[in-house]
Amino acid sequence: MRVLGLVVIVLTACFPGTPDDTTLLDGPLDGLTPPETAAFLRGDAQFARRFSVAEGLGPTFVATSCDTCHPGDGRSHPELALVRFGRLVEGGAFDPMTEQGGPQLQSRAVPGQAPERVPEDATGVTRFLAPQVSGLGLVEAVPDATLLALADPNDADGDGISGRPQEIVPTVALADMFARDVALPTGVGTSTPYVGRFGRKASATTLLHQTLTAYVQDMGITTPFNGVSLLAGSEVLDAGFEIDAAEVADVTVYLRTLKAPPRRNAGDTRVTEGERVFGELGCSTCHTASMVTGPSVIAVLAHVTFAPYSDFLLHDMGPELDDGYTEGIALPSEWRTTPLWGLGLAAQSQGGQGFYLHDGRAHSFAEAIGYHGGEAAASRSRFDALAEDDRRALYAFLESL
Ligand code: HEC
Ligand code: HEC
Ligand SMILES: [Ca+2]
Ligand SMILES: [Ca+2]
Ligand SMILES: [Ca+2]
Repeated sequence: MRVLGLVVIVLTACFPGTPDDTTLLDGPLDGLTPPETAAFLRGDAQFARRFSVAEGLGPTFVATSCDTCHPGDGRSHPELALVRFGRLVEGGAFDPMTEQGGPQLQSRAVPGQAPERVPEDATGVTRFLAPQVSGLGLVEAVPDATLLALADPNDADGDGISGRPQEIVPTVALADMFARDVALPTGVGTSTPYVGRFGRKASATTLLHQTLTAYVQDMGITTPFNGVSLLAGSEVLDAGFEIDAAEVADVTVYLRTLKAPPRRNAGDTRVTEGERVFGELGCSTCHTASMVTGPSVIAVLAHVTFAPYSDFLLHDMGPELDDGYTEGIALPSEWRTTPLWGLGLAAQSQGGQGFYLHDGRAHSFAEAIGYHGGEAAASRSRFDALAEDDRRALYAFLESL
């Protein structure tokens, strides 16, 4: 179905009034080998696959397919947000309430089973909008060392910004998962901590890690690597899984080889003006414009410069964005810098209206910037003082991403 849809869109792309390549997030990177293209197409179908109860859906779940929440590989509408919860305990530690079904709420269940409810004593309840999934193979192929070099945990350079990595200690289960991966990204598989880079709290290290968590937590589909926790890695199953390792590998290759979100109007004078303003306000200190990948077994991912507009580090965004919920080493007020590529295409997969920030609480770029506190407060003050012309240029730039 999806593959057919893509072909139709490609065939009609040259006629007026139909979507062209620059408005689509779906589609492979240029230059894939024939086997990579074949895996991409198989993975595309898996990504759209709707699981039935007979195929193993549940017993509790949130949605029945990956693309319910990532329509057209884009972001979700707030109505489809994932709910996660937990409790702050004495001394400031965070309890993900695993005994009561935490941290993720499965709000639906197959017939005869009870869906979960948020426990009454949860103190932190948050809602995560699904991000777009295109371009992530490039992100995965960035060496850990690149992200560690951008971190400034003690703000040694005194600019008020102190991004830090979500370092994930390599458990035996995680190491085992990576050992079975089809394309070990650089920096993974060594004895050093892995730098998490996927998810709002950067708690997943690789696309395989993220995919396994999605299958088991979002759809109740077990895999040979039965991801049991959002952070702690996975338990390995010898039997009783509902999709096999080859199907998981296809989805992972699909995610790895989705093209980067396309730019629009990048050469317009107003857009280039806006990019200058973006730099002057200090936005690019966190929303890093340019990154370079390391080696990769997928040749087109190796040593590529790309523009995600993120440093993939955790930043303290102040009380404005503190939901009392967290994962790993992140404080409740710390979030991974959202990559801004694809920002101008957000509304199209969200029903015509853009919803920004982790829970979609902002309905415009200005509102999203308005919630930037903590390390980003100085940047926000400079934005507040902008002349109208510069402000319009900044919006044109953000819209072009
Ligand atoms: C119920 C909705 C839902 C379903 C179903 C779902 N996702 Fe997601 N996805 C999300 C949310 C929400 C996040 C952000 C998670 C987080 O921040 O920890 C996410 C994050 C991701 C990311 C990381 C994106 C980034 O920028 O960090 C990838 C990759 C991904 N999902 C792939 C998948 C795949 C593959 C499937 C199917 C196996 C799937 N998702 C099913 C909601 C969903
Ligand atoms: C200290 C680091 C930092 C600085 C400086 C910063 N941001 Fe952000 N930005 C973030 C983080 C972290 C998020 C995610 C917050 C969340 O989702 O709760 C974010 C989210 C956003 C979003 C929402 C993206 C989406 O897809 O939902 C926009 C838009 C944005 N920033 C634009 C800007 C602009 C414009 C500036 C400069 C005025 C700026 N940011 C400065 C860290 C920063
Ligand atoms: Ca199941
Ligand atoms: Ca649960
Ligand atoms: Ca600094």
